[in-house]
Amino acid sequence: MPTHHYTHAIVRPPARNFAAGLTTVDLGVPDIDLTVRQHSAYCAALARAGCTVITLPAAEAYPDSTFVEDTALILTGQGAILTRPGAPSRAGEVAAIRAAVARFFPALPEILAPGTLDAGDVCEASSHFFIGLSHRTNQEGARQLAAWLTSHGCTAATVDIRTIDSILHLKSGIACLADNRLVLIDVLVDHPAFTGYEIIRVDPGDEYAANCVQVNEVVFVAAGFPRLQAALRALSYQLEILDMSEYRKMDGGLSCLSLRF
Ligand code: CIR
Repeated sequence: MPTHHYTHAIVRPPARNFAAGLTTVDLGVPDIDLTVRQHSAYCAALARAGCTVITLPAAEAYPDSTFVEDTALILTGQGAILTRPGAPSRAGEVAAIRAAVARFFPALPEILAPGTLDAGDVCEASSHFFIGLSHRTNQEGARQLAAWLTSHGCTAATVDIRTIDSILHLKSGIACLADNRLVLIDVLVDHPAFTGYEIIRVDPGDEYAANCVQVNEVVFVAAGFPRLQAALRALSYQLEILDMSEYRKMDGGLSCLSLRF
């Protein structure tokens, strides 16, 4: 069973200067027209999964702004908090998303300096949250978020990923598909925070596929990873296979492209 029923998703199409964004990988320069087409396909999949898609205008001032997930954390049905992204070039994205989130969640606190937090580092597993300590999210940002989550009846644990070079954010290496079921990359499997969970292990070489996302009855999975697809189908999941080639070049995954609630 999905953990939530989402009715809405906020997205922002990539700007024409998408390729000027940040990246740690060397997979070539994204083709902006293909990037835009892949975004349209993603939005169509959100709509098929039952979401009303709220499309913000592309924002040329922020080449990474299509990765809206990093700017806010929405606690479905309860509230939302704005983040304070760890990359200086992304700081202005928070002001740019504020009105769209405040329309649904008017009481909108935010992570404050010296805290930094990218919501791509936050993985929700029912009322428990894993918060990645990364090169974007610091201890103080994690502490502020955990306090906010606790005030909403949730619990939180940190997972330090600063020595794991293969992932930018925690959620680059983990997805939660049900209260107790996690998709995990190998290097995270033995982390004590995940003890007791049912684990779907992502094969070495397929790490990018770990960032899958459940949207109501459907699981979005990046194209090109037949082993994870087969593992998920064997568990009776209905899949949406989406081509993410251009987003991968900029360290982006499926979850980053929307705020779902
Ligand atoms: C960045 O480096 O911030 C963007 N190029 C990619 C952000 C991806 N977001 C995410 O994983 N939540």
